[in-house]
Amino acid sequence: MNLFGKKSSEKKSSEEVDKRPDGLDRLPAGQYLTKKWPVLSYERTPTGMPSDWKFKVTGQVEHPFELNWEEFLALPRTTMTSDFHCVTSWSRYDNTWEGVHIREILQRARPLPTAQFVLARSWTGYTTNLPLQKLDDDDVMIVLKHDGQPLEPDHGGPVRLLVPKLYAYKSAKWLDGLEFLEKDHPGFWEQRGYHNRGNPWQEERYW
Ligand SMILES: Nc1nc2c(c(=O)[nH]1)N[C@H]1C(S)=C(S)[C@@H](COP(=O)(O)O)O[C@H]1N2
Ligand SMILES: [Mo]
Repeated sequence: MNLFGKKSSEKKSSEEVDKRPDGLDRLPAGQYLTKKWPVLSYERTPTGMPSDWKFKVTGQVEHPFELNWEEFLALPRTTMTSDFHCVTSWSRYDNTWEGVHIREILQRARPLPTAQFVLARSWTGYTTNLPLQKLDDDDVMIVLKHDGQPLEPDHGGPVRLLVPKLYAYKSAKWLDGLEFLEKDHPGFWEQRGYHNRGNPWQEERYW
């Protein structure tokens, strides 16, 4: 027992974990923790997906493809827990996400060597860009559920991107496509002052 009545061997609760496996601080500099999940959208929450919604994989890939909603829902699912960091300074720990792992998409698409960047698109017109190398990561997925519930419309439901290691503006809500590009193409917020890379552990917030 230590002074706080805890055995030093006692397992820390998840919130007490303050380092990531790679040694970086779990809470990036300048962030504060919230238990609530704020909504941050430029556009008004759409009333539903377009009836002709398709998930479109285009650009520098060997195998461009489109999936309708039924086909998208038939893709293999995965569940992962990760933290979410907004550039406006709030972070929310331990979100459990269910959806389609990005590698399910990448395996089907087979990006060409010329594919260096990706532009994620929302059916609302929102876009966000990132290097393919940042998209092709173990914790990146296309999300359908959050903490066991279907993703709420305000949070991008029924389908959004999730890139936990970058500020959340890279996690496009109301997703309808990924375009693989040779050259970088700044997305919606990246053209309007948000940092092009958006790494929270480098505090790449604004330009
Ligand atoms: N389509 C769309 N996606 C978006 C945004 C947006 O305005 N439109 N905002 C981004 C920003 S800045 C953040 S912090 C997160 C917020 O996700 P949340 O509203 O589910 O918390 O969504 C990102 N994805
Ligand atoms: Mo954000």
